[in-house]
Amino acid sequence: MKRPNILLTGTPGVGKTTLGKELATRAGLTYINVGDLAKEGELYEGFDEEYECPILDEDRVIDELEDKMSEGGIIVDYHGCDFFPERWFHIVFVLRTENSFLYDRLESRGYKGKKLQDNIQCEIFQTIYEEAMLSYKEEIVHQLPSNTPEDLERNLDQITQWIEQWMKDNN
Ligand code: DAT
Repeated sequence: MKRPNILLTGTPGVGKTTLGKELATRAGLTYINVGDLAKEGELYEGFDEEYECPILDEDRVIDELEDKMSEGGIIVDYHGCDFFPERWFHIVFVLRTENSFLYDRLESRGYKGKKLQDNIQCEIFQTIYEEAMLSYKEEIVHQLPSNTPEDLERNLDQITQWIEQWMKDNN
């Protein structure tokens, strides 16, 4: 049975993990958090002093995921999207959150100062949406509002329906 690969992307704090895990449970797909994968495998190539975070070794991340992706049925969660092979994904969702909500979420995650401001700006300038539009065919890139629990529920319903339809069309 063929199953689709889905990319969930967007600024940190928009709700990718929350949506991805629940979607995986409901649709019987596998959820992969690229940040966690990198941490577990130490897939880093240095340290960014300005942002105080390790720098992802993108090539090793791709090598690590390649076999799983070719099997299908994977939900990938990451706050960037331009280094994955375009052929991996059947659909790309960019989650979007209004500033006031995002600010509160990032603050309660312990973000402050420059890191907090930069992430809010990333969302204001729709950086990840533009990155997605440049990296994938425009017709497979969709923005999803992710402000409230109602948004989450609607997104889950819509994506679950899309997966069912995709499986009908491709099997
Ligand atoms: P991300 O994986 O994009 O960094 P997350 O899933 O960890 O984001 O969510 C960040 C916080 O926001 C977390 O406390 C859960 C909450 N959240 C996620 N989606 C939400 C939604 N649609 N409505 C309200 N809160 C949400």
